[in-house]
Amino acid sequence: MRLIYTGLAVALALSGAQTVQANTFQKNDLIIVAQSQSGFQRWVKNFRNVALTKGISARTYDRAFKGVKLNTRVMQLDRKQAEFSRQIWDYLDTATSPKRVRNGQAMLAKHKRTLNRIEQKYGVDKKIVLAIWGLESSYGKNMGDINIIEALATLAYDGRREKFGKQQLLEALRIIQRGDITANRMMGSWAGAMGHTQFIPTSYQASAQDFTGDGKRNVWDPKDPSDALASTANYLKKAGWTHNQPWGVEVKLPKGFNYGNASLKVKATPARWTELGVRTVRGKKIPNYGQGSVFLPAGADGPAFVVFKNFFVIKRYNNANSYAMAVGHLGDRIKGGGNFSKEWPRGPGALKLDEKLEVQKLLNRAGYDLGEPDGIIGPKTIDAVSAIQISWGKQPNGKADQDFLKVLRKKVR
Ligand SMILES: [Ca+2]
Repeated sequence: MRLIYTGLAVALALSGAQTVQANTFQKNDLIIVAQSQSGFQRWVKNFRNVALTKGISARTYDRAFKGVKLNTRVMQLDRKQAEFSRQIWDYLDTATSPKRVRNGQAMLAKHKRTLNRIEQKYGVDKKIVLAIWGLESSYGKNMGDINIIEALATLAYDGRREKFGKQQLLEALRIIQRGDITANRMMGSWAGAMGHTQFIPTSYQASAQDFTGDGKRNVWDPKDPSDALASTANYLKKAGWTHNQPWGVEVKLPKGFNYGNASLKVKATPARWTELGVRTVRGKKIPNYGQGSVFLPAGADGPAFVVFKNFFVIKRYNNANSYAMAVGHLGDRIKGGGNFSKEWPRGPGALKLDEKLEVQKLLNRAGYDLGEPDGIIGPKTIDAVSAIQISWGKQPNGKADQDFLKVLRKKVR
């Protein structure tokens, strides 16, 4: 099964743990960009009239756009995102890596009091708020360093996301005008996601909270994530989160199970699933957390789950099943839960996370500059695999698998 991110989901997913390597622009692109800068400045001037009719003051607009240029990096990332596809287990390997779990536990200890107060106020389990924080920005480490006004104006001007860009840009200007943040400190990711938990401006406007009580909804504060975490809890509360209920439980399906019923569209009571022979991995009845669906993220050969309402609530944050699973599972792991009892059907030769990290470490040592190993076998790693295979006088296949790792271990010491 291939996992392909589309639309905004990818913007949010990529803004956090994952990064996409941007290629350098070709010559032709540079000429186009040079021509576009003047077109962009004209667009900024024209959009000013629109903004003014929507309640943005001239002062807010002019200050926010001071020094803003067409951002070619945003254009590159926008064009690139659809190419990024990964297997569910590869995604979960990095999304719920031991390091992310450990960091989550450290953050739980550090912010325990705030997290408890947030859980009490919004009725959203702190482990889920933590998990979203961990996935969206690695607990505040990667909040994005792109000027949001520049990113959104670029998307609006570039045409591929004109409507989205304009709508978000207007909301971003309203946020600045309200005084939550100054334009030059309103940083985020290329598609407009901002702060610790990567809200786009419309979501921010709908859900952001001033938990610290200073009058500003500061979801960017690197030292104090409490406004951001409260905002996330508030978002989930409004989406219908049920306190103290899991996202799902891993289950065993009986022999002869009708796989036509394994669909997120098929919902039934736990009693009904139990009647159909579905059991927890410990052989118990399906606990009563309301209606649920049988979910097989990797088909019949992988782990099986019954997912409940909270699973669908997480999807309101980012509409991808893999994301909802990652958030739910990371939260469980932070609270000391174990791995799934059934292995993913990785197929022969596939690498596990520690082996993928080893491949990247050895490639770095061999002089291929991959940066800090992250276990994500993306375009840059694949290129390096091919390059080193060529240097070995081999036909390159770009495949980081067990065979490759075996050779790599021998050649690089
Ligand atoms: Ca505040």
